[in-house]
Amino acid sequence: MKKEKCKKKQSKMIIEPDGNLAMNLVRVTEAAAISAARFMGTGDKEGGDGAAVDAMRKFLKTVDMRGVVVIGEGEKDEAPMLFNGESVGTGHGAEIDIAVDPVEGTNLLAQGRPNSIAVIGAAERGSMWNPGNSFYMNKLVVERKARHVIDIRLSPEENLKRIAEALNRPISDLTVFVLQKDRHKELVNSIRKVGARITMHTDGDVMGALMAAIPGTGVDVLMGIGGTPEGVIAACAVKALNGGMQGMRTPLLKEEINQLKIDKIDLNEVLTLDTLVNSDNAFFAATGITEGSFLEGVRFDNDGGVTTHSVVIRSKTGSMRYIKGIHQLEKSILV
Ligand code: VTB
Repeated sequence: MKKEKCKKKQSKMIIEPDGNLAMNLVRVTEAAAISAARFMGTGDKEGGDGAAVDAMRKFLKTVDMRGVVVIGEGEKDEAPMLFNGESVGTGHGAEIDIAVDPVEGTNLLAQGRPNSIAVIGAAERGSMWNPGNSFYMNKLVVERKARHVIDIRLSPEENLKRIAEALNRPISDLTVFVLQKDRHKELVNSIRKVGARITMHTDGDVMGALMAAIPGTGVDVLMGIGGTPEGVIAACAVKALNGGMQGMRTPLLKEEINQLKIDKIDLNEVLTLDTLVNSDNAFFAATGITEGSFLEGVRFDNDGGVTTHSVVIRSKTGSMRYIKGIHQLEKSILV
């Protein structure tokens, strides 16, 4: 009996990810951001993404974990690296689901616009939602104080009223992050109708979700349709921050609509935060590539120095760290 107990304890010790994981993952996002940053404004989306993928993979190899990429660069055939199902890490340590976006906002980077980031979410093995054939979802994200009042099945107007009440602020003080897309015309009208403020961004709703989940960033709510992979990555952050998030599959592409019909997927299913990441042991790390209002971008300094700004969040302890990294490229395994 005693032996049994001891065995159980031991295996638990091995399986549970520890605090170092998040701190190590930030090295991975820093490396990806530094490599991608050279492509700022070049118009070369693929170049920036490729450089970030290479760097991420190189650094992931040094992280003690038995990681599997659940949200990656796509299927094996089209993505040579960080493909869905790929094993990452040293092969020692905790079993982890990994969600990566080496460059979240490749357009932003290629055009030199603000808020592109390198980002990783991690959680216990088997806990991350696999979007399958679903590429787009509607998203609603708020900070912890408003997490119990949101209901994505209700109108944006009703949600904003509830959120304002929960935060004890007039609706006119709320700022909603919305992707600037034709599909959001109606959403924008609804938000304007109740008098909330809007901040529009062409891309990058992981950053929008992150800002919405952290009080005091200047963004109070994220609303609208974005990618499902980005939804899972954002969910790691929201989970770690104890914020609120709900989603709903909203297929936009013809093949996507057909396939979900064939798969008999219920489009009315509410994807709760627990559906998206079913673990209380979630981690999130992001590093700014281009300048942003929340994370500063990569700066190339004198004498080969590079400065990065990152955020690292861990759900178990609720800790959030802002990390300023000063790197000497000549000593890095990046070169
Ligand atoms: C979304 C959003 C991302 O791409 O996935 C968007 O979540 C895709 O929407 O942040 P469109 O296909 O309509 O552009 C991003 O903006 C990443 O660039």
